[in-house]
Order: sequence, then structure tokens, then C-alpha cells
Amino acid sequence: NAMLQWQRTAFHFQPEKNWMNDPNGPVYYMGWYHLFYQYNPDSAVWGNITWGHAVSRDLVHWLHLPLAMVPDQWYDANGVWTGSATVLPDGRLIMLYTGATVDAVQVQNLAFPADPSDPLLRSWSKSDSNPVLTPPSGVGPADFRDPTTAWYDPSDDTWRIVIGSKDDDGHTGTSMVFRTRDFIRWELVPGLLHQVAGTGMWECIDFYPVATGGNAAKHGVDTAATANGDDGVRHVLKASMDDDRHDYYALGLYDAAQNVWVPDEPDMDVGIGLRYDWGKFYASKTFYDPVKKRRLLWGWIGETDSEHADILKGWASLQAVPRSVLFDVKTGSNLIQWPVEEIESLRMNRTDFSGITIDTGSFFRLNIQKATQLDIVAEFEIPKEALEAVNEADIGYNCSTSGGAAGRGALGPFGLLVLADKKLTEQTAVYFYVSRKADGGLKTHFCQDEVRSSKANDIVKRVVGSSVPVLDGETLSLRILVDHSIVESFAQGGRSCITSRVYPTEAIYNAAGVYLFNNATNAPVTAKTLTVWEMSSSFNQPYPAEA
Ligand code: DQQ
Repeated sequence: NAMLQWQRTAFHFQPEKNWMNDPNGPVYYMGWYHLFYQYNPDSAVWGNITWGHAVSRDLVHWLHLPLAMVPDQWYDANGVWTGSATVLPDGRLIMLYTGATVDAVQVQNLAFPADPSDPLLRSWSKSDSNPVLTPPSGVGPADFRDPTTAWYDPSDDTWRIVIGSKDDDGHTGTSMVFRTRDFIRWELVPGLLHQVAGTGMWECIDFYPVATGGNAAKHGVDTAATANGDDGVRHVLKASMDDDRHDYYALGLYDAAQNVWVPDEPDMDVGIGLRYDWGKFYASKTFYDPVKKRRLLWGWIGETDSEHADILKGWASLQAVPRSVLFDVKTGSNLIQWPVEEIESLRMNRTDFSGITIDTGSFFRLNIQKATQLDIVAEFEIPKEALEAVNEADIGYNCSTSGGAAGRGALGPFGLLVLADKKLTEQTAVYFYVSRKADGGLKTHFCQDEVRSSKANDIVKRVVGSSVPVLDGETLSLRILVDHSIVESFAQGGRSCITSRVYPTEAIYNAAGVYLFNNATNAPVTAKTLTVWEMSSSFNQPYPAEA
């Protein structure tokens, strides 16, 4: 449907057509980054799940390859579901994935490259030993899925993985560890790695080390090299909560000998504390990139329009721009996520708007030619007098329930309006709201308001976000990637992230604009720095077939 063609993106990964969901088995192999993904080759809604496949040299420009795996065995007849890659020390590549069997039982299967000398990994063999893991006793046949990347445990010379589930009553999310020497014969490691009451089924678990001290903290840590608490290494446990469809993580300590992971802060446990992203972002997965020694995160960004609209346009879902993930050494309590540096190669037509002050209750249109593909970097400052003059305790401020971008408080909201038309009838607001806590300190909220993002009415529109740590001496900083129907925002260098799908009807093509706005009543706000780049397209295309 040509009417909806403008919703397709220019620098986000998406298949040429049809339905996509979770990223699968991301890995670097013989010079190429590989991305597999849950894919329905037949329609724009979930079903007939296969593994789509694409490769890239730089994580920006992608070549679409033929399907990697299809449901052609009894043990995956109902779908080749989510899985992860493991690179062994000798360079061999192992793929583990969940199959939904003919009887809809969730089992784990092993696959490997049919021709390991093909850098594009176009052909895959499924093991004759499949399935290699079936639901252990006490685990529901439909509650056992999404194996992680394996790590090596030198204490017993085994490779270990985590698989998510839920307990009998269905309310407690759980994670189990299995070990193997050959990836064929597996054994449950007694006990549970971790569980959290009230969180329901844990899908797509991710479990990986992050370095927390000194120079090491500037780099990612290979999953395979996981050591117990060495060099201040902590472990991130992430679960995708089927109940509320968000990716939650927590930092903690992994004790391999006891087979347990313990969160640093019990009240910030998995599922009740931090999220990778406060908007639309699910079923994510990290991998270690040996080239740049970094850990990269892929996340599925679904649609928030109707299924009917997806069928009309013939496609559904994007992947977020891959993000590098590091421990935040400054706060010590969260991760930092940041779009891969390679995406900056698409920047062009830089405009500097630094130094603009926006008075209380006003807005300012930025003169940008083509505002549908942008990378925006901004830093805001509130005059010190304004901060000090405000003494009411705005303790209850909440992005989702406190009136969004149109509400007015002493020190917020202020920020940017993107994908906005000239009359501001359509706009997506990315903003800060500073409140004072009962103890006198300040609390900063980072929010994204989708409520006026589209005049269409078959769309989920919300205000999303959370509070974000701001340390002494820091300005309020923001980065926004705009790409036609997606807005991905990062506050304080990536401490907090928000992704929205938006479907403007007016603010498209040349009618889309960008504004600074300030709805605070007590503070003029200055964009101390503000740089806007137009973004080029990555022009992903099919890998040329061989003659
Ligand atoms: N998607 C897959 C499952 C996974 C879910 C099926 C998460 O393996 O649990 O398409 O979105």
C-alpha cells in the first residue's frame, strides 16, 4: 500500500516485507556481522516462524540473505523459535534454538553451519541428535524456551546456558542452568539461577558479564570468558516479561559454584526494577563483538498500529539500532546503552543550534530541510536561580500519568518535538521534567509523549519514561534518532532509553519539523549545545544471487 510507504525506515533493520520479531543468534563470523530473526515469510502477522538472515560489514548496511532455517522437522514443525550463537575457542559456531514440536512442546535444538568456510553462513545443518533438551519434570511443555549463548566453566570443563520458564502457579518467573561437554548431552544444574515472584514467564533470557573497574569497564566482556567476580566483573540478568512485554534487567553477582545469581539491590531485581527501554523494545539479545571488543544489544521494536494496518502495508516490526552496552561507572547502579558508533557514518548536513534559550511556555522551530531522518544531540541548562527558587515537592511526578508534554510544572516539561507538522497538530515530545523530592534534592524524569504523535486512532499512544540519575555538575543531555516511524531517545549518555513507534499522517516527508519547547512555568531553558544531523539511508538490499 503506497499510502503507508513512508513508514518504512531508512537506517533501521527491517526485512523487505512481512512479519519480523525477536533478533536471533547475533554473531561476528569471518568478517561479517550476522543477524538472524524470527520471520514469517508468508504474511505481516506472526506465524510460520522461520529464521530470516542478513549480514553486514559495519552494522549499518545490510544484505538480506535467504532463510537460514525453516520448520521442516517434527521437533520444530510449529516454528523455529528464538535462539543464540556460541563461538567456541577453536572458532566453531554453535547455534541453539527452541523448536515448537508437532505437538507444540518447546524443546531445544542444535544447529551448525553446513559449510563453515562460507563467511555468509548460508546453509545450516540441524543435528541428528535433536531435540537435545526437552522440558525437565515439573516444567510446562509450553514454558521452556529461548536458550542463551553458552559460557565455559573451567571448574568442571562444561559449557552452560540459561533457559527461562515460570513455576507451577504461573506467577513466578524462573531461570534454569544446563551444562554440557558436547552440546548434545545436557544436564540440569540443580537449583535455579534466579527467580522473582509475580513476574510470570521469562522469555529470551540474556546473561552476561560486565566489567566494573578501571580501564576494563570501557570494553565489553566475552560471554565465554566469564569468570566468577574476577576484576570486578558483575553479571547482568535480563528477562523479557511475557506478562507486560518489557525487557527488564538487573546487575548482580554470579556464583557459578552455587549456581546462583544475586541482585545487587533486592528492590531493583529483574522485573521490578530497571528496563533496557521505557518504550517499545522487547525480546532483546546481546553478543560480544571481538573486533571492537564491545557488547552489542539488538532489540525487537514491534508496531503499535493495528494488525489491519500492518496487513495493508505488508510488513511489521523493526530492529532497534544496535546499542553498545557498558556498566555505568559513574552511578554504579545501571547500564549505559549507546547507538553503535558506525551509525554516525550516515550523518550529513550538520546544523548547530547551540545557545538558544526558550522562554517559559514557548517553542522554537529549528530550520531543518528534511526532518524525517535525523540524529539530534542536545544539552540543556536551567538557570541556577530557577532551580533554587522552586521549593514545592513534586514527589509524585510520573511520566505516564502527570499530563505529558502539555502539562505544566515549575521546572518542566521541556525538550524537543520531533515529527511535528507546522501547526503542531502532530508531534512526538521527548522531554525532561525536574521535580524536587521531599528531602530537598532534585529528581529528573525523562519521558516521551506519543499522545499527539498521530491523528490516526487505531494506534496505541502513551506517555512513557522514568526517572534518570543526574550527577552533580552534569547538564541534562539527550540524543534522539528519528527515522520516519520510529523515535529512539537516550538520556544522560544512555542511562535511560525510550523507543516509540509513531505514525503521523501530516508530519511526513517535507512537512515534518523539529521544535524546541519549554512548558516549565518558572524557568527559561537554554539548549547549551544542540546539533542536528540529517541522516543518509543505508539502502539495505538482497545479497546478489550467484550466476
Ligand atoms: N518469540 C519467540 C519465542 C520467544 C518469543 C517465538 C518472544 O521463542 O519466547 O516467535 O517474543
